[in-house]
Amino acid sequence: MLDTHLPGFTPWPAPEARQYRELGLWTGETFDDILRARTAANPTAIAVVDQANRWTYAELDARVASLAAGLAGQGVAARDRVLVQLPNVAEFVEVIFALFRLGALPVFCLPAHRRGELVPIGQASGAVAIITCHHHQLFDHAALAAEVSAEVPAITRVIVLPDRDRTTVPEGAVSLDELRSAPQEFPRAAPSDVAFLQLSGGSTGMPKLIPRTHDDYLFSVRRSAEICELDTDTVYLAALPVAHNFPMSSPGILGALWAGGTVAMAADPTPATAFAAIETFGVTITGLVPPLARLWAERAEAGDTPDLSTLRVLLVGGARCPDELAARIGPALGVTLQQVFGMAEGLVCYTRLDDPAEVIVSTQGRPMSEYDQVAVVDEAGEPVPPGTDGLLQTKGPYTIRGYYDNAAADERAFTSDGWYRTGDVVCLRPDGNLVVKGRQDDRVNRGGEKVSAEELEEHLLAHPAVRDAVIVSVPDTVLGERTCAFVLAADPATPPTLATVRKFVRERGVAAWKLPDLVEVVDSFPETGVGKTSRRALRAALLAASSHVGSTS
Ligand code: OOB
Repeated sequence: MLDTHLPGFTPWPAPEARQYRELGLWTGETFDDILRARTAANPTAIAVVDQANRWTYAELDARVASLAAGLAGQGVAARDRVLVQLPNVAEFVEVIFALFRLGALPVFCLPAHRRGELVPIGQASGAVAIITCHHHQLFDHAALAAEVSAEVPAITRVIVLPDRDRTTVPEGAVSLDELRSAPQEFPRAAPSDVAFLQLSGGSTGMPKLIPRTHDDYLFSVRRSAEICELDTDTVYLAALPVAHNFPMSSPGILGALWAGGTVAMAADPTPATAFAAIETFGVTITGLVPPLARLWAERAEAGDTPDLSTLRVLLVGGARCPDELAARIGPALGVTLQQVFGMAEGLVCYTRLDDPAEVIVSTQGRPMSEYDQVAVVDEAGEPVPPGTDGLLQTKGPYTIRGYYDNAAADERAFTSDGWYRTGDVVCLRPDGNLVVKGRQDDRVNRGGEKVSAEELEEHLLAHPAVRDAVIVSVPDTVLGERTCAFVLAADPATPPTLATVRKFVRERGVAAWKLPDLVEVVDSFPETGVGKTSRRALRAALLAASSHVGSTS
């Protein structure tokens, strides 16, 4: 067993680590231990299902054993980082547990990520391999992986899950199906060491990678499973992209496996696909971002849906769920709504299943652990009076103390005594529940998908017709927020249009959700008292002029 930590990881201070261990919050187990234990306890229970596969725990464990050996045969070793870009398929579970068994670290990428995200993630993580699929939603991920590996010299292996209707993968790539080999034993990973790297929502060009340990993440998974009342009868549907922290662990696929239940994969989260999956797999619980929850509620209210009667709990989070929508969800879908306010850096808050209706509808819940510390402070870091809005800071047994190998980001995001500055504006109610009011920074929350204003501005500034650009969020009834680009034209006679700007940014290789929704060409930017561009004034101008919003498209 390796007894030091991954270089670039900031461990919890020794006294806190000791306390978390003594209290039994950190149990000293690894993800691999959990899979082996659940397999031993109930080998014939169904662990994972998707459209094409149905694996028992024993089958999953056997696949994990042979894939781990296959990956080792490719030279992937303990502590190596491996980019994983897979859609919601059973093999996702197999791949990440094979990496855990080897002691290698998955770096969780989303299917929507493109060259502009994967290259910096590959560089910052020091990854040695990519595991991806061949095609997903008509996009050639194998070609993307080849491009990324060409640009990031350390990435020397491209491992591809073949399409379901083929056996081959492109030249230069290794087929995941052909890797599997005779199981072998690997040294057990250290529970206190990093298990994987997650991505921070709204990362800029220099991605912020989040190192999570077996100890800390398993604690959050276990508490989530308890709070969401999971057991061996649980069937959790991964409807959102499964690599995201919410469907991964709140309570997510890992919660379902922790409880000895079943993970079901939905190819996409639309009502058509997901409702059919709920009926086919007997899904009991799932999680959605608010815009999708609205779509599901509307579809269910319209009637004539598949049988959804097995579904008992719907978690909604990732972005603020409007109270009006929260009140509709339970009656429309015949479920208990559970609001979840979390972040990949750690802290996750839930409303409890037996909370009064008012709490479930109007708050984003309270921390999952009594050992989570939360503080609501002003800009100077001083506590605000109870019941007033302020900035949320947190620390605790599963909130990181630093990003992976990124001192500059740590300087901004953590206080000197280890509190994580979430950037969220919240109100802490006397009953301990939090209400999320907004963000301090310029991150746009587009229905749970985060857009960094700074990152998008940089892309726009590269456009020859753009002299300057400022991104602001604008309220939107469907997504909660949308992205508006205010631009100064390089030549007022030929201002950039929405269509040309979107196409330009897309071709720079970024995820589709980051493209601006609106472009407003203006003559100048309003300034704040200190000469900075005032996003607030731009937002107000946009709202005042909302009758002609979009006219530049
Ligand atoms: C989840 O994780 P991330 O890392 O993509 O984004 C975290 C940020 C939070 O800081 C907050 O700004 C926003 O997303 N957020 C919410 C929210 N849940 C997340 N804002 C308002 N209301 C909510 N319910 O998004 C995430 C991670 C684990 C579980 C659930 C969501």
